Amino acid sequence: MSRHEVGPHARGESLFIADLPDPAGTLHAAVLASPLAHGRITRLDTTAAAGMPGVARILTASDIPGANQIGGIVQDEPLLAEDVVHFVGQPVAVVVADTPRRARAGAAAIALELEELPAVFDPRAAAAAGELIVPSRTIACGDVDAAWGSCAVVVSGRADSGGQEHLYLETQAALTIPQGGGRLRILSSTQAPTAVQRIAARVLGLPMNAIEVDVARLGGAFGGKEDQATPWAVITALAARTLGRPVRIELERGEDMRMTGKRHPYSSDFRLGLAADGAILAYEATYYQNAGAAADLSPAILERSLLHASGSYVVPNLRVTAHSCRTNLPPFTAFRGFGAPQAMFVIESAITRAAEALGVDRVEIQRRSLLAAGDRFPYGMPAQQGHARRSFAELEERFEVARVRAAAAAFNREHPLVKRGVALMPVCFGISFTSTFLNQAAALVHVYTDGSVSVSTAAVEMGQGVNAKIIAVAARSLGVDAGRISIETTNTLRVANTSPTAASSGADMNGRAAEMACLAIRDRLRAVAAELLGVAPEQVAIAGDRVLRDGAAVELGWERLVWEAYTRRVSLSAQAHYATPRIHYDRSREQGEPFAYHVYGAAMVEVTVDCLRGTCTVDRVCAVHDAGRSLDPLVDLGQLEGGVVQGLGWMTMEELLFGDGRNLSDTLSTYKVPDILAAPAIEAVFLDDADNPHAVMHSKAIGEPPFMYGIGAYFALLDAMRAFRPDREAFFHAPMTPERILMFLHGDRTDAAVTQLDRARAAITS
Ligand code: LUZ
Ligand code: MOS
Repeated sequence: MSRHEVGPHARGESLFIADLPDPAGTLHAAVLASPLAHGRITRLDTTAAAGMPGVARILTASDIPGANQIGGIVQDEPLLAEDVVHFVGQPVAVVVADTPRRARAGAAAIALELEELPAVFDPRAAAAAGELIVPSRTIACGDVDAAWGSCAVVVSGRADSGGQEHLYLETQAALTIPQGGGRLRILSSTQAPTAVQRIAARVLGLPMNAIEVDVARLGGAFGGKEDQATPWAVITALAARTLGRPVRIELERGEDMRMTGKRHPYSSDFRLGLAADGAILAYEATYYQNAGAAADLSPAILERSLLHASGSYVVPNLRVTAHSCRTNLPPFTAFRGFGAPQAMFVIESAITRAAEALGVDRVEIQRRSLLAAGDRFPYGMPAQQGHARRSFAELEERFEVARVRAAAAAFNREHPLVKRGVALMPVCFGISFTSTFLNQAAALVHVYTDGSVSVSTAAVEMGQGVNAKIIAVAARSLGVDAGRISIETTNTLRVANTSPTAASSGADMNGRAAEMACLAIRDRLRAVAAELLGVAPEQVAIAGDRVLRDGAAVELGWERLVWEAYTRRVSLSAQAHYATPRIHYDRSREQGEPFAYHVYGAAMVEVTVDCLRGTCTVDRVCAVHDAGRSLDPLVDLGQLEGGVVQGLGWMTMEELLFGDGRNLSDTLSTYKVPDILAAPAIEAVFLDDADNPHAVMHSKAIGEPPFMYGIGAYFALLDAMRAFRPDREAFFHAPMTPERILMFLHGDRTDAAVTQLDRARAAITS
């Protein structure tokens, strides 16, 4: 099955919000944003701006009829700043005008004066000052204090990972159209239609049933539209409600990069102890999460970090503490992996330091402690499957890891200035929202009298292929050709109280809901067919658009069956609600079974470093991945490849830089993402005979886990760099940019480095 909508996308027929024609009377909104990271508003004068050509209205906090509050988990974030601004890019006022250009010109004409206040950007400094978003949390198992004494080697260090810009192709966008009678229809590029509905209702002082949110498709999201699509949609709703006219907003790329939150930077300390045989005995870590100026999803992300502290390993004694630190940066938010990549980077750094201390390869330590079936995670849940070990072993065998490592070592002996590096990266990722209540989904299915099928669910299509998977589920459940099935927009009138399409769980949960609704209709149709054929319903099946009796096709086809059911006044519609069973989590004890299941896999990353220039290439990534019984192998492969490349970008070239709280990397000339030339060869295989009783049709979630294979690139680069500078200790500060590579190779200018360089130069000369 080829991916749903590929053709229309390629032909430019799929409409995104910016492509929709203006409804009559449409106005455009632009935002005046804070130029300071922290300041008190001493003057906000909109008089001159209000007189600018085309400007219809300027809205500030005092124009908000309901609550000026968009916070989800913690209500700590105004839609528009009131007295104080907390980050550069924070919306202060909204200008509504007849064109986007005039709206922006109006925003530039607003007189905003600020008294600068002290700002903090470093999460450790924020924590030291007691600036925490929520109380800190600690997860523990075993007795870590007692365990150090029995360790043969104990290492410690610090690991820092940077933020990451989502760079969805479609920037934040929304269009609100008043419907009469005080009702609003909001078209939003959001992963969370219900969040938009709930917050718009709160800000406007309306009941939720006065607001319809409709989402056709997103041009990418990656977590950046889980919480952070909301303010833009609510701004258009506020303006549309105030003016009684349609209002739209589409952020320009630079605005989007400056004003919206990104992946959280983390700064962490670690300590790792190994037994004499190399097994991990004890692990301790402290995470300082840079949350930015408001909570947003930071507490949930912190929780997922804690739950992924031990990565793919069994760690008998562990204690990890996480602090969510308030700083004067844009509120950092959900991003593919949701805190797990940051946590995995820390334990992989610790393993690297231990490998150095022992003089062994990282892989020897990794392999020794991989989770086996039945091993417990620190939160008490047992691993249901042994796929951590299985995928790692299959990776080593199928891709001949030992041979690749030997070849890299041989290459490095012959090449003084160019070094190859290899690293393995196991991934274990828990599937389910860690907030248990979010693990619910619903579907509404109609079969029309011509046999065509309409499916609505809570899932938002953002390019990840969830619609293709739901079509596959519906087609198999009803026994009809996939061509009969249409997936509708995600709409709060058809499917209410939706969880965000997030946590890799969109196809799992909405697929299950769609399956339940389809099976309910199928059972009614089977009863009709049984009556027509004069047999028992159990003897009847529907497959391939035909009715089968005792397994053999009969005259009766799908279309006639549907019509017969209709004329017998049998309902051809069904609604279903799915709630992931069994999961629970006790935050007071940090124990429970928060996940329906885990996704496992392992990857090998091969890199080459030019040790004169400090440049590098990621040459090849091989992965053995557990996709369960894939609903759509092409979609899953696409997600794997995209995740790997995005993970490599985070680890190697995407460097988010702030100066005095201002985003210095707000263009594509200063913020580098991997392009097709930077993408490595990717060879991925899915585990054979993998199944999964905990998701729809034995599939597994795919969206986030492969991102973390990219973490291997950092350690492969260190491997190559240490081949050039075996005298230097590894450092853990991602991304590993060419600047950092160069400083490691040559920056200390020790005798050893100079000698090494001289030897290399001599080699070239000769
Ligand atoms: N969003 C969320 C997520 O609200 N909770 C989660 O656990 C989660 N996990 C991954 C990605 N988004
Ligand atoms: Mo997400 S990081 O919106 O699954």
